Amino acid sequence: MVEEAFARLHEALLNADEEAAVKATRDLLDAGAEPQAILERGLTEAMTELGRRWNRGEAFLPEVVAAAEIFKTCSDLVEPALLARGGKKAGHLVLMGTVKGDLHDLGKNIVTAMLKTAGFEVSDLGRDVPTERFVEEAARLRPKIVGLSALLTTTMLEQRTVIQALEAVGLRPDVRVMVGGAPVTAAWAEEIGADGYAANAVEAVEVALRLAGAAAQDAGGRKADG
Ligand code: B1M
Repeated sequence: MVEEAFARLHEALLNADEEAAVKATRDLLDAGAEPQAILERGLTEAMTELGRRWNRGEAFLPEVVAAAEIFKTCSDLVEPALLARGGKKAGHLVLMGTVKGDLHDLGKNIVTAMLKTAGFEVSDLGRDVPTERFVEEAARLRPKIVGLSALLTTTMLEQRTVIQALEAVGLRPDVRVMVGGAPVTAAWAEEIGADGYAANAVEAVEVALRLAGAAAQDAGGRKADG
């Protein structure tokens, strides 16, 4: 039953069939499927396959736009179940956003939901976020981590711009920067001086926990020094 519903969800997203996708999502939740699996294995895999078809000229922009809307509707249905699985609060704030010029936010939203499940507080600035906004909000909220998502090879350059801007105003020593998004790699993260890179939402939680731990240690060290 669960496998069959996963297959239906996959097909429904590829066919941009909202009714069938919502039904398959509800069936999976009712059958007790892991919310995280519905997001990653169900929705994300289907969207990635749609991207491949788009590349091969077998799918067109309107289908991708429609599928993205359905993706959002279905992930909104899953999110309460995901959050209900959340454990104790990690107590750390993450400032999250998709960088300037980039309208892709489905992956960023999943990462945000997973971080909340892991107990992080997340301030989500949305998509197409100007560098200045990241800097202003980092200065105001003093997050442990700034998360930068980018899905285009052109906009991933903005991740470096944000890091440089945080440096320019002296905030860089106090925040850890995590980067992600389909074209982003560990090598790119290293090149631009990010502190962490995650390929998917599960990894993002692992990396954020590691970075938050390191940030707490640094703060302790500075207190002891000062
Ligand atoms: Co766009 N698009 N798109 N698109 N789109 C891509 C990215 C593309 C690869 C498709 C292709 O090859 N043809 C291509 C980029 C090529 C390139 O840069 N080299 C592309 C293009 C070209 C464009 C437009 C320029 C098309 C046009 O207008 N001609 C345009 C650009 C608009 C803009 O941003 N300015 C555009 C528009 C759109 C839509 C609006 C139609 C829609 C986005 C809707 C939305 O997000 N609300 C869309 C979509 C859906 C896609 C594809 C098909 C799917 C992306 C997606 O949502 N995947 C995509 C193809 C692909 O990626 N293979 C494509 C599902 C999502 C859950 O995965 O975002 O990878 P993802 O997130 C993952 C990980 O990357 C990671 O965890 C997530 C969960 O596992 N992750 C992080 C993400 N952020 C993270 C942050 C972290 C850590 C991990 O820490 C901070």
